Amino acid sequence: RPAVVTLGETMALVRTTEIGSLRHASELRLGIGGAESNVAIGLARLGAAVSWLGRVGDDSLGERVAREIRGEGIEVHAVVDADAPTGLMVKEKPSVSSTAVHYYRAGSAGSRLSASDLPDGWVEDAALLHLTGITPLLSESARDTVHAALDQAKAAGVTVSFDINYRSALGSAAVAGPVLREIAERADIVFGGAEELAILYPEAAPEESPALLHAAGCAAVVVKLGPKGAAVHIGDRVITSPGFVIDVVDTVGAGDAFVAGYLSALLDGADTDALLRRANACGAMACLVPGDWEAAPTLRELDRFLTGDADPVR
Ligand code: KDG
Repeated sequence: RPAVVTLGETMALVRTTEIGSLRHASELRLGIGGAESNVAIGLARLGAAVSWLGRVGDDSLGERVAREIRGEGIEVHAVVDADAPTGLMVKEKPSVSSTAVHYYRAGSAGSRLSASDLPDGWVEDAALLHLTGITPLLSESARDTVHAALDQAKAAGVTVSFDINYRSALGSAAVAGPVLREIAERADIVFGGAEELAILYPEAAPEESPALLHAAGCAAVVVKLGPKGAAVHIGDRVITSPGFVIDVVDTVGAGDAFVAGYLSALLDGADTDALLRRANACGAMACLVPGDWEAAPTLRELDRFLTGDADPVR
């Protein structure tokens, strides 16, 4: 039985293999990516039993999405939608230090997620439901699905984690803010960068967001600080943990790996310092490789990273 359930859109992902504009790229690599499945994979690699749910098109890319996630040992509920294609994400590296992402996902199968796609008991039987702010901005039916899953989790006492994951391509801050806030206020754990947290309460000073979320009933607010590490606000307490010094290749997916690290340590019953340390390490490790989730560590890889053991394995 899965300990963690998560739902959202996973797209086919093509990325250039050279530095420079897509305009001149001659080669593309094919893979998959989606914030929630990235977290699911990160958790599965660290030993958690995970289930992912989403819609895919009746096409080869949809088969690729389902097969790839399943191949990571995750239980997959891929609802095949014959009326829309699997969404696509294109990644290029215009310069050594930058990455640009382009979406071809409007009207995609993944965006047509429906509350009727939720299997009976799927949420209720889990320990944790993980959601992101991407799904509710895909469509009205996807938003309804998020709230239906939340209702089920709340009724059954399932812990809810929510990564704000604001994507400006899916809606302006003015439109997205209230949508994301409504979900964040129903979650037990909220993850976000300082700017994302500020979007929830545009009328308040940015640093007040954690306290406002606490007042709404959210127990823990985890602020991702990128290379600077992270801070978690629990009531009046703020616990911080520094980031790791690394040579960054690609930051896309780092936030998802961070969340996976945090949640896996939480499921393992670790203390707050250990949660943040594992989260920061997983986030850092995800930046070492171009893919969105490929560098998510196993427990053994994580241990090697944390003990700083750089000697080659023989
Ligand atoms: O968090 C990484 C994601 O951005 C990526 O894998 C794709 O879900 C995605 C999105 O919508 O941006």
